[in-house]
Amino acid sequence: MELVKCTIENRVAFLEMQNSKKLNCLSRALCNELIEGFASLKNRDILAIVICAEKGCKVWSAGHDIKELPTDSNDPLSFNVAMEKLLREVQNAIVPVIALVEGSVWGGACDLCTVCDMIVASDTSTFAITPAKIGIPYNTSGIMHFVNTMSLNKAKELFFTASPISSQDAYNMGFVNYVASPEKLRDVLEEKILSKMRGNSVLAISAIKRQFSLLTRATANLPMEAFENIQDMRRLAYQDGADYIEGISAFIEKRKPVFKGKACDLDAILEKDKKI
Ligand code: LCV
Ligand code: LCV
Repeated sequence: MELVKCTIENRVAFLEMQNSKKLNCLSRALCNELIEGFASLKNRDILAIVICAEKGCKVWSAGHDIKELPTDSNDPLSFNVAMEKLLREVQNAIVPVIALVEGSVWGGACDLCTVCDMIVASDTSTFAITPAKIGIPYNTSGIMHFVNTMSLNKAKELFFTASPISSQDAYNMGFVNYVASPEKLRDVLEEKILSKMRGNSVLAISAIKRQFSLLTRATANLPMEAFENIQDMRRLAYQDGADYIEGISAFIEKRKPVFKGKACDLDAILEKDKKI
């Protein structure tokens, strides 16, 4: 693996993203290496997995690699894209996964943090979920990750503003477990979480982690048509809506996007929803 370093220290595995020159973008290559890292840890005697970046990085991860987003009307966040597979890998891990965050966190990387079991962040870190900035209607499992991790109002604020919040704000809303100075980050992780877990039953912790994962992914009993409507709505937004292509082009051309999509464009789809 060239983009991810996997080490085990005192029964804790560290998966360190080492592609800071590309701002640790969750490219297919980086996601696949992280997935490989998880696979290599499956039968190891460990009590937790920590996802981190190199010490001193300004950007923990700039999120999905925008230059890899499809522009051929394929769903940018479909079930089988590498980033989505990584998010499921974290949720399916049989030991707790902790995000150790230094630097800013963007888009899909913020979603990666929500699916981790705990977050220890530096006091200079920020978190932003940014699909609205690119014209992406995000996806249902991703939205549910945020619904399960914070209040609805804060989750909506993060999605609708697509603006970063500080790690202190994220701590105040219960999203981040501990905030520390960059120099103290690992010590706080060890003292507040790992040292206490070490004295407990990893078997019991694993059984509890698996229950959290199953229970938080249970859906409300939505009528089947609702899922089809969600898909229609999303497809209309990323396929027929011009905003998505404009969002990607603007980013690559380093200019502000000019979005032309209107909320009422979705009405035809929503009309169908009312008939359920
Ligand atoms: C590809 C990049 C990226 C990048 N991809 O440095 O959540 S969703 O639905 O939106 C999902 C689809 C998703 O995760 O989308 C990605 C969301 N990420 C973002 O919105 C972050 C976009 N990046 C930035 O805002 C800035 O790059 C930050 C603040 C991270 C760093 O700013 P800084 O001024 O330090 P530059 O912007 O100059 O970026 C340096 C190089 O990295 C590329 C960017 O295009 C530039 O490339 P060139 O040197 O070739 O110009 N880059 C940055 N982020 N996500 N490429
Ligand atoms: C029987 C006890 C107990 C006790 N049972 O006094 O959540 S789950 O799934 O784990 C669930 C199964 C559950 O609820 O499990 C129990 C969880 N409880 C704990 O882990 C607390 C265990 N107890 C303690 O940590 C200490 O006893 C505290 C901190 C509560 C009090 O400490 P203190 O030094 O004041 P002792 O430990 O000396 O306890 C006094 C007597 O009470 C018994 C203990 O065995 C001792 O009995 P002896 O005097 O016969 O030695 N005791 C305390 N808790 N949960 N017995």
